[in-house]
Amino acid sequence: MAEHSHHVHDRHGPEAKRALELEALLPTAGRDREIARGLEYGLQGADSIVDRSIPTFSRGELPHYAGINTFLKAPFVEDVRRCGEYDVAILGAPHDSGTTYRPGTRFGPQGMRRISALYGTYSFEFGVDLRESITICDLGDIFTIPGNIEKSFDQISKAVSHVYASGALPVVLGGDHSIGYPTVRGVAEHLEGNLGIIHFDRHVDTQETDLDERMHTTPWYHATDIPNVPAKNLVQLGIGGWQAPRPGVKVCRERETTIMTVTDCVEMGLDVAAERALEVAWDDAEAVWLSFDVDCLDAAFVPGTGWPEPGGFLPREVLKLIRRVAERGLAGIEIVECSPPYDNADITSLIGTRVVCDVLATLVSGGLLPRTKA
Ligand SMILES: [Mn+2]
Repeated sequence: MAEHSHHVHDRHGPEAKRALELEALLPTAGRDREIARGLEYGLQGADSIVDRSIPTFSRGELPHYAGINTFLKAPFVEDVRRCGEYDVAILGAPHDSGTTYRPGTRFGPQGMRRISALYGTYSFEFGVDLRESITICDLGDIFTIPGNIEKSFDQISKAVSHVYASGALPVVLGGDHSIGYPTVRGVAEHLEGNLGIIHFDRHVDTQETDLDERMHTTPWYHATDIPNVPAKNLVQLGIGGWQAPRPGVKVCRERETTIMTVTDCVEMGLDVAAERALEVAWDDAEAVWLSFDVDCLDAAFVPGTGWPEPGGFLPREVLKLIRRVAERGLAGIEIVECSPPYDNADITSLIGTRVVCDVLATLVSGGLLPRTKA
């Protein structure tokens, strides 16, 4: 540190200065292992290749356009019984039978995986290199049943329950927002205490039924019916616009969920808003689940979603909020309502991927990952 830090002059911005200093502290052992494995499995590169770290077959991060698209090119773990060997497990929930307008979120997991190949494992501002600090696996997707919401819910709960019980942090790539109920159900059954929910969305998602079924407008009605998932621990950020159905609003009022609009969050200040969200979600709770609907962002930033709504958060606002609410730890996260068939230039998948990466970096920065093994 000392020998590097004197190269970091004081004319940098404070965040940039800190970032430059932090990078000097990061190891490269994970990268070195990846290169060695690549040369062994992928064969040494052709004689004309000057950089002798390049294999013949792409193995690992480079080139970003090559390879098999698991999330962040994490290893695909076919035997899901082994997910507990990793700090983080990515799993797709390709379920869009709960959509009430635009479908297509069954392709959300693949959309996010595909664009995640654009990312390295290092973030400048965080000063974190995920490859050097934690292990991530990609379990592939849950076998959902198209056209049968309830059977899909049972599959999703069983999958999330399995991952949570293994000790790996579940990162669920949706899927429409109806999966919020079965994901929470899969975690809550392992807790003696209460599970709080931090919910980013333009929509309340608290109706009992919609179009006669438990659609993507209904997850929190059913989740907060679970005895240890009380509505008093549900905080809803970004709600507003012309798509918050009155039956759902009535339920929010009756069950006393906590709602903060985009204007509330921005005008009270993002740090204050995040602090209030944490107070509500963690009030006498054992753990907190993060449910991130990409449509909490302004429609301009998320064309590939089921119910786009103007007036939402800006990306930098949402990323700051995410960082603050993840600081106290999470039982797991889900990214929902990313519909690649309606997306432009992968931008909706990109923000979903970014939220996952920023949450993981926050947990690493705060010492909450890697998990300590008993
Ligand atoms: Mn929504």
